[in-house]
Formats: sequence, structure tokens, C-alpha cells
Amino acid sequence: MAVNETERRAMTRALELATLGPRGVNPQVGAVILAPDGTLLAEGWHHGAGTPHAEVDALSKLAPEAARGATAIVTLEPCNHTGRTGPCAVALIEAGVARVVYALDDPGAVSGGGADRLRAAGVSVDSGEQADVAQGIIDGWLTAQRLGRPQVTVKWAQSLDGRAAASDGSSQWITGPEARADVHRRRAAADAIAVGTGTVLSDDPSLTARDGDALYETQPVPVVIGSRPTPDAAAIRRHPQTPLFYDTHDLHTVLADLHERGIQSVFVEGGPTLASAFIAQGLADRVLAYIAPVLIGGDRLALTDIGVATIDTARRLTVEEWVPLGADLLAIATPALDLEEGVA
Ligand code: AOF
Ligand code: ZN
Repeated sequence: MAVNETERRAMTRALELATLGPRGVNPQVGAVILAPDGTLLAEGWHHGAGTPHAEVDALSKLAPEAARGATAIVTLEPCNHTGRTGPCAVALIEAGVARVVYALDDPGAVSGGGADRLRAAGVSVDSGEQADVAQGIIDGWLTAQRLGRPQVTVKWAQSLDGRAAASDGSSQWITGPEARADVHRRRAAADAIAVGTGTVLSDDPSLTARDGDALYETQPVPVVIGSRPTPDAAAIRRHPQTPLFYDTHDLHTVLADLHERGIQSVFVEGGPTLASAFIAQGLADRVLAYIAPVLIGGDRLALTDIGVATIDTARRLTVEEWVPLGADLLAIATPALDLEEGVA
């Protein structure tokens, strides 16, 4: 059965409702229940892990039997599993819903399969409606689901000759104001921002995302990785988000914990040791290199050992975009997949 105009408009509304929910461990999902004649019966959305899913939230606003013969419009395939809550496919079947239109398939091995369950119960099911919009809303969640961890972006600023600091360690303002503004915009878009303890001790970064002097509305959670203690007076302790400290060098453990906290993206901001560790372990999904037309020389390199002993094992990247930023140039690059395959 084709998706009709009323259902299409209801999906647009469901997508708006989805965005009312928080980003986190669970995806943002919206639902609209339509009577058989197309009139609106109820709206719902998912308010975050542990609370009812969007479909159940919408159904809960209706009297028993009110959804008999109704159509449910949902931005994600109704789930088929009992997690923190029961399966939505079953809730819809028990409510007597006759038809379900959803946007995106649930990629979960356990939670997926709701569409088949609905069909088996005689419910008419259509999918794919405005899937591109739904995908845009939960892009970060889908990526984190696929990777089984947050998406990692490793960023550094370097001189034209690949240095990240002068020999005395000073590194402020290698790049110009346009490049720095770009970094702050990207910080604001990330869920977390990670630095090594060395960077905390040497640079005392605030790790806030700023637009000029003003703070962006969204701030990444600061994450400090390493075993040296962070001083009480460190600027990071005044960050609007409570910092997370990981006294470990095991990046897999750090990413697993961040994933469990619902963090979908991590911006790795330094220094060279931490950046190199992420790259060496094949945990950098994207590299942002801000290149400034300045020469520094010396041995303070943007990266240290990344496990490349011979040129055959060099980490080849594909540049997705070269972005001119004032006098500087930003390379946005991802691992060349054929070579990255098989790397742990
Ligand atoms: C839906 N409707 O509104 C959402 C769904 O452990 P739980 O019970 O919180 O389930 C989380 C999983 O359920 C999540 O990983 C995703 O696969 C699905 N999310 N499904 O039918 C919703 N938020
Ligand atoms: Zn569900």
C-alpha cells in the first residue's frame, strides 16, 4: 500500500517530534497515531533511555481501544525486543493498530525485525518514508551503533613543516583566527573533547566551544586521558560540563565507557601523544589537520610514533575536503579504507 499525503504530512510532524528528545544512548524517535479517516489521535516521542519509546508514549495518551484500526507513523522501525522497555511492535499489535509507516530500519541485531513481526500479525507496513531526514536526525547515533563506539575525529594544528609547537613547547596561535573559529564550531558539534594529561599540564586548555568571547549553547564533555593528576586549579575544572578523567592508556576502555554514557562523537584535541595513540590503534575515523604557512623546525612534531616503521605501512588517507581558512588550509581526511581494513 502506497504512503498517502496525510501519512506523509504526519511523518513530517513525527520527525519534528523526534528532535524534541535528547541525544544519547537511544535514538531520537517521534510517532504520530492517525485515525482510519486520517485525523490526528495522538503524538509522542522518546524522552531518553529508560523512558517509554515514541510509539508507546503516543499510545499512552489514548483511551484503551482508541487506536483500533489506526495508523502509526514512526520515524524508526518499531522495536522487537525487550530492553529497558517492552517491544513496540507488540504494543502496536495489542493496541489494534492496522497500519504502520516508518522511515528508517532499526539497525540493531536484537531490536530490529519489528516490521516482520507486525506483518506476521497482519499489520500493513510501509518503510522508507522521508528516510533521509530521519537519517540526518540520528546520524550520530547510527554511526556510533555501526562502530560500537563513538565516532572519533583527531584534530591538530601544524606548521607547513609538520610541527605542532616550537622547541620551548609554545604552540598558541600557529593558525589564524578563521581556523580557530572553525575549531570552536566543530567543538560545539562534538559530544566530547579529549586531551591527554600532558596537554592539560602544559597548555591548561579550557576546552570550551566559544564564538568570540561567548560560549556556544552546546558544550562538549571534556575528557582527560592519562595517569598524571589534573591540578585543582586547571581551567578544565571550570568547564560548564563536568569533566571525565580516565586514569588509563587503554583507549578502547575509554571509548566503551563514553559509548555507554551515550556520547556519539569525540573530538581528540591533543597533544601529539594522544593523537598518535588513536591513529596507531586504528581508532581515528577522521583527521582534521589545520596547516599554517609558517615554518618552525625542531622536533615537536604533530604526530609521534604511529607504528609506521616502513613506508609500506604508512597510513594512507583520502582527503574528503580541502578547506581554505584565511591564510591556513584545513585537510579533512579519512583512512583509505582498502588499506585500513584488518587494522585493529
Ligand atoms: C522504538 N521506538 O522510540 C526508540 C527505539 O533498551 P531500550 O528499551 O531503551 O531500547 C533501546 C533500543 O530501542 C535502541 O537501541 C533502538 O534500537 C530502539 N529505539 N525503538 O521502537 C523508539 N527510541
Ligand atoms: Zn520500541
